[in-house]
Amino acid sequence: MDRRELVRSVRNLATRQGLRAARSAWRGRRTDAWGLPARGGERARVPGPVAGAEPLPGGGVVRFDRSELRICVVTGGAVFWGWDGAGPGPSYAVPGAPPGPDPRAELEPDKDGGWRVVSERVTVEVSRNGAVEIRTPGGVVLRRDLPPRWWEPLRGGPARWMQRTEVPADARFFGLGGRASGPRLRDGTYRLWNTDPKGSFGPGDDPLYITMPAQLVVADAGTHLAFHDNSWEGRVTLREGEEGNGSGHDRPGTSELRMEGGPLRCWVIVGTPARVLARWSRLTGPAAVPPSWALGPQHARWGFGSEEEVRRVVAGYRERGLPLSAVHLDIDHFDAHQVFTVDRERFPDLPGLAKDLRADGVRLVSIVDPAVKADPGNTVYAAGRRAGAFVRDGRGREVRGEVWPGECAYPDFTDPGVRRWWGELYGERLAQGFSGVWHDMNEPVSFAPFGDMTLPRSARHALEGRGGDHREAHNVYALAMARAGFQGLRRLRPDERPFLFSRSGWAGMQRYGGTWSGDVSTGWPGLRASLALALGLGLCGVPYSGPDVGGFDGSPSPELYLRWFQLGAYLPLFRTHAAIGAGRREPWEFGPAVLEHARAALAARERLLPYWVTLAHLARLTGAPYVRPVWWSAPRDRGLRDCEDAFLLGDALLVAPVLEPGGVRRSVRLPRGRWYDTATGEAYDGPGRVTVAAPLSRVPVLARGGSVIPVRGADGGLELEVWAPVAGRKGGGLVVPDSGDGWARPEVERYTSRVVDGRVVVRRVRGERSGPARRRVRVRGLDEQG
Ligand code: NBV
Repeated sequence: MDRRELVRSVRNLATRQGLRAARSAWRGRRTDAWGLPARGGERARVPGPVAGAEPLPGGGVVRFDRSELRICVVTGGAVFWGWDGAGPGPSYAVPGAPPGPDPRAELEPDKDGGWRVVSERVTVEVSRNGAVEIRTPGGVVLRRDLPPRWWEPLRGGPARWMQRTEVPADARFFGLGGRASGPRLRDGTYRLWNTDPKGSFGPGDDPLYITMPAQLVVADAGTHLAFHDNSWEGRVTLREGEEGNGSGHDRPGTSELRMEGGPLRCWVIVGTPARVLARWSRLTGPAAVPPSWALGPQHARWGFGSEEEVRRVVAGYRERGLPLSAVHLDIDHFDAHQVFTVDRERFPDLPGLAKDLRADGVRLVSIVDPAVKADPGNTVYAAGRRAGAFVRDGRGREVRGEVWPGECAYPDFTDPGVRRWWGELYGERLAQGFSGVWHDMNEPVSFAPFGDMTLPRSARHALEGRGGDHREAHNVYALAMARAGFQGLRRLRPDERPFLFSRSGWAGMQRYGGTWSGDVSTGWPGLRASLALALGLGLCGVPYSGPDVGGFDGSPSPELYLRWFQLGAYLPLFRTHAAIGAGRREPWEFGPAVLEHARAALAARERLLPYWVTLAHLARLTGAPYVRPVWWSAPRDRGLRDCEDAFLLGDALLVAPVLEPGGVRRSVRLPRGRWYDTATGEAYDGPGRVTVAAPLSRVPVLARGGSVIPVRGADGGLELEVWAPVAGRKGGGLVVPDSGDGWARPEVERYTSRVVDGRVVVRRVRGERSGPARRRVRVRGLDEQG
């Protein structure tokens, strides 16, 4: 079947499928009408006046007339608080036991009739009516959570709740998962409900595939992260504050969180951005380190259509001398779109294809959708049914949805037994020769012409044995699927780190892998959204992600494609991908000039691979995302805080992508210190704005003076590129050499750089001592020394 035929057949399917989707949506409604009766009358409640308190390790319990608040400062300095008896567990975000209480933190009465917990890094102040303030040790307020309000259904059932929070007038909000309009989250309402936006999305579309109630608040007074550990549906309304310009009449920023149910509990972490992310990753788990090949350039397409076409595309890369480390096969390689099958007519010998590609250094990655065609002839379905693996409704009937293969059943990944069963199925993918997996449609999606495209809210889930329904399980469905896939791959191939990335997810998903933009629309706004997503997710602890380079739908202009390619080359997941009917995304499809510029971007990526490997390991060890907003080390610089069109790659590089048509120069806001344009060697001193050349051949990349960057030398070996520090100042950097794709403990090398007698001296530091670098060093930027 050629491409056109394929497109046509999908369109036909779409109409037949449209009818089935409508039927399935009605069915879902009926299920909910039966399973979730109307809430009826509600009673509102607030905590009421304080009534007493009981000290406990790390804090204690403050009692109010109509509720109680538990507070605990844990070792490392994070604060936990929970109302109505809520504790830190069970939690999908914070697995295992959370850190223990900090024994030095004590609950004591304050002079206004409230209570406070004083600890080394933070003070928690509880007012008489239940407002909770988080203050710096110096007493500056970072966050004031006003007394919450609950609405309890008179007939029983989950209470809805609302809490308003005030933050300093100058504060900026970030996070909440992947938000296309970010990274700075402007005034508006952001929904917490993982959603396939129905077709491609742009900056105005919200919510998207990954939502999470984790917000990072950056203000002059300090940075903090607040995570409301609750997977239910909710919405956050943000309003930035206004400063009274010295009049003393600041209007604080506000964040109002409304949840449809679930516990009211929160973790607050205070500190520099680096410390906040470090503790956040300690709490939610360290990020999986992708195998090194997953840091190289990758190519995907929905609708390769056949083995020959895959070979042809890979040969295209090889013939042109372009590096390629992986090819991703989409649902069109399945037999009738059914997961864990192969269309043997068009892909007669996948293991053979995988082997041939592998000989050329190219891996195969497979899409995996959660929905299983509900057909007794489908062996996965038959086995799942026998195992009782699929989600059921309140009456015990299997919940069916409509997805690519037709009517489908959904594994309940919140059941540990189902996760184990599902994980074993990845053996089939490994046997086909795949080296990694790409989880899609796991919000989870069931096509519907109206309402939410997902399972009925009354659908039952195991929730680790506690039991509950889709209102609670929806947002963690993909996280639990990622856990199943990751652990399955680890069991099946224990010597290799799994490569997994997932469209949907929740707080903690980094433990199992990364994510990607999803169906970002082809256009300049989509290019901007690509960067917003990667930065926002990184600040939520999910460091490995990247866009569909070129956009998911349509055909980008050569210029747009090139600028997207150049941005993608500096994001962790660097992958070209497009929809079945969309134009091509191979670098040679846009004319000879674009090909040459793309070649340069690929070469730059290849040269920086040792740096990428270092950043991947450091993300695991320190929680710092590979790509960071430019305010990362200077959150008090308000100009940087509002800068959304550039980013830091690790500590050493500042990347200023071109996000507008026609741009050949651009203005860049520099953090403090010396910065070198890596293309021209020109030196600039920050803070401040500079204008740098951004010809079509490259995007500006600046290196921080003093930085030590591991790069791939001409002979393929690791060498240190060192950018001269300012005379009298010390620079340095960390290097984590590639220790293979297994589980070997990485070794972290630490280097310092200094200018001595007009020469740059690089030394390796081991404990208290330092010695020669013992690696090849290439010094840059010395001529520009003043
Ligand atoms: O599997 C087909 C696509 C995939 O190419 C894309 O990357 C996913 O985000 N998938 C969505 C399902 C269909 C979307 C219209």
